Amino acid sequence: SSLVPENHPRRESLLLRERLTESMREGSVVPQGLIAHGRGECFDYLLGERTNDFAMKSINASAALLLISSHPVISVNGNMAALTARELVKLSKEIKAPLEVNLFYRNHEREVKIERTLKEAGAEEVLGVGNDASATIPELFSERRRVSPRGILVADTVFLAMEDGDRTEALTRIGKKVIAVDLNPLSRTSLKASITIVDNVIRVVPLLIKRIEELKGKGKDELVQIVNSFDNRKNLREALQFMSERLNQLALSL
Ligand code: PTJ
Repeated sequence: SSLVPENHPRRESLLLRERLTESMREGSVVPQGLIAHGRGECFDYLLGERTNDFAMKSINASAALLLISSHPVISVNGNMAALTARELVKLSKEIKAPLEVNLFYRNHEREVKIERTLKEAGAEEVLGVGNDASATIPELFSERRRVSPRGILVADTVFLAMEDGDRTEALTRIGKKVIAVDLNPLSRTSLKASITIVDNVIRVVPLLIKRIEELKGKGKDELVQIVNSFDNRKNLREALQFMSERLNQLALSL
């Protein structure tokens, strides 16, 4: 039971912290994941804790890209599993994309715990656990280089969040499209991804599922057109300009 009062103005945010600390005690989230979350909270504050226009544009392009991909894969780390397992499973079913456990701080115990969380949330199969993570991404030295030969190794598009910049770079270098959810528009992941969604992964996944459902009936040409007209640099610029203007307005309102 939670010690957070029902009427606390920051209740939602505090409950998320509880969920993450609980997952850390249970062993699926690493302590570093709490630091990463705190950095995310700060950027979310600057965004007004809402999904802004530039994020909707990225979500739209991501939905189209996932629909035209022949082998999309959803990469899951400890924080993602703790925050949004149920929605990730729904996304996986919606686009028939496998879920693959991929960890920066990999160990077998964590792999199994995250697999269990995803299965409890309705997943039938989870890749990247134990011997399944038998392939490697060249030139990558963290434990994130280990991938499933049925998943990320053969994927054309990888959906990920709270990711390390090195791997995003390595994945794009070997020709994969990367859709990254990252609250920090200045992170290396944000700069290296094919499509960056500058928003909280908690808000993004349900919106992405909804957009995929809406675009499902569209022809391939139209979807390709949506993807091709998306400019990631321009979108990141909009995100930074939004933050800067918002801070300016807040300063003037004091
Ligand atoms: O579970 P593991 O072993 O794979 O480890 C996961 C962590 C998160 C510890 C690891 O990937 C890591 O150290 O990540 P970084 O380099 O701290 O990057 C995390 C990025 O995600 C930062 O830019 C944060 O701003 C951002 N972020 C944090 N929380 C959210 C987020 N982005 C979207 N939604 C969030 N809720």
